[in-house]
Amino acid sequence: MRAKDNMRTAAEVLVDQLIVHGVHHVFCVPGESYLAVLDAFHDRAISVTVCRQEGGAAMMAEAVGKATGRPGICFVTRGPGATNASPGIHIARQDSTPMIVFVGQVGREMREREAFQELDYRAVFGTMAKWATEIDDPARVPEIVSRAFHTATSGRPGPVVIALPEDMLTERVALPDAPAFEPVETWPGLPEMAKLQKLLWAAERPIMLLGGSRWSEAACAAVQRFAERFALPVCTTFRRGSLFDALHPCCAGDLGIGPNPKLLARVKESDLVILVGGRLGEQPSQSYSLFDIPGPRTTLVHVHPGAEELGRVYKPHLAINASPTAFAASLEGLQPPNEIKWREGTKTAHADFLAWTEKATDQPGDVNLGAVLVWLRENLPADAIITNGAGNFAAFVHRFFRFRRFAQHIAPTSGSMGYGVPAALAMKRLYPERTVVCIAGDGDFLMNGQEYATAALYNLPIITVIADNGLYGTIRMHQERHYPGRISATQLRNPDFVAYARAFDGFGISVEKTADFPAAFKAAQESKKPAIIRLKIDPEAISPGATLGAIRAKALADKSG
Ligand SMILES: Cc1ncc(C[n+]2csc(CCOP(=O)(O)OP(=O)(O)O)c2C)c(N)n1
Ligand SMILES: [Mg+2]
Repeated sequence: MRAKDNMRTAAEVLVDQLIVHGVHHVFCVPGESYLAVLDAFHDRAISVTVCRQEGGAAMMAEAVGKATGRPGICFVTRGPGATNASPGIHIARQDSTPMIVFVGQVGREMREREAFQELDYRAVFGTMAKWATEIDDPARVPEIVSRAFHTATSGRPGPVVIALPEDMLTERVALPDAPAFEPVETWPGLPEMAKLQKLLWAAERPIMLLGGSRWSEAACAAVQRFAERFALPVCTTFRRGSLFDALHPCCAGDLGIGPNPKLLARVKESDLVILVGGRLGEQPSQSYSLFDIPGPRTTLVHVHPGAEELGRVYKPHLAINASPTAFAASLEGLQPPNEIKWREGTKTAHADFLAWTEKATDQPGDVNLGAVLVWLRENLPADAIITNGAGNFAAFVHRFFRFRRFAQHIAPTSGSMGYGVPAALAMKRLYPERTVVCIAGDGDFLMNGQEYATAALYNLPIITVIADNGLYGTIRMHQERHYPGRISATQLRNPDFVAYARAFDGFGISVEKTADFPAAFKAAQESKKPAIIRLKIDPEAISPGATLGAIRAKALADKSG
């Protein structure tokens, strides 16, 4: 309870700082280590989502950071809570997402004795977080929290971990709040933009690649205008599909895992690559095979908000240290050449993309996941959000769902399984009026399926579509490629997912034929409950392009040949 004088506990100061910095939602699993913070939430207008496992809570916070560009906030208890939260922290790291994780800590007087659940957070999260620290002095709560917001959002965004010694949280102090944080925008200089103009004027086959974070709806719209004026082909990199409208005539597609070979060829043949926001990591660079390292032969312009990323892997011909939002705004000043030589090529690129994604590929079995994705793409409301974790099922999302607006796809570039359900819950918490659909694998789903209890608690009618193939399919696919016929640790025996949904007071339905999916989806929507639609997927239907049997046969043939 708050005192009548102007003294506040450090925990109250902490929660007030969150409000000052514009936080509306926090995600947590409670712990006795930070009871004082839970108590401070009691009197403040902040929405608290209490979760079933810290991995889920941290992924929810990460999803908020991804969708809004402002730090997602997570509270967890000491050692076991913090280590459970680590996958969310790792995702924020790899996906360049702003996030702040507050962790309980043992009392200051017993530190370094390996007291109950004690961890040295600076050491444990030192390389995973952008900054890991501990608050010793209640008088410094405003300062450290302010720095956390700036650190999480500035340059290349990332996760910050702050440990809160239990006795520190209950100390009373009289001090003012910090001013609200503002992310630092880094603007490209005039000389850089002039150089970019020159490179564009000299180019014959340019292409733009979008990725990373620090985007906004306005920035995406500015890039779209630029692409139109320059008739420039634009592609997105792994799991950043919602940065560019798939149906825009300049959209050249998605450069992720298993991309359209025509897009790959186009990128390889281009003489000017403008990479904005992303790092061109292992997935979009096709295992670092697209461009020479460190000196690409093609002319590379790399725009990134983190100075340390420029030249880290690729030495760009033109490095521009700018946040995508600021860079996109600066594009308005560039003038296209009188004659655009690549105009026809852009038309072909878009036509190639449409042809690649238009129709579901034939698949063994009675339920075609590609066809389900095509149906969802044609029938979901324009502002629907799609989330997913990792597994081969996601290849169908990337290939067939055409993302059309900013932050419509919330998925981990880090390839972390179990992300889709928590991300969907977080999106439904933020945007209760929008349709939120999670596409999951059977393995993927059960890594955080327990958060259906959280969906039930807050009446969040998310819809999860589980592609149930009875396999850790991705791993089986790699197994068949490298060790054909030698199945090891990739088979699954699943629960009854319909009964699972019902056990959480949700709606469950099983679909055994593609044609039954629309009615099942409608029933799930009409239930207004957290829903699961289980799709019976033939294990042979392992990817949009090849069956498991074909992959095995090829591997066996290669071995004998
Ligand atoms: C947390 C985590 N653990 C393990 C992996 C390795 N992994 C990648 S995909 C995959 C199998 C996914 O299975 P499922 O969700 O059923 O999808 P499927 O490939 O069968 O479509 C595994 C185990 C991972 N990416 N993340
Ligand atoms: Mg599976």
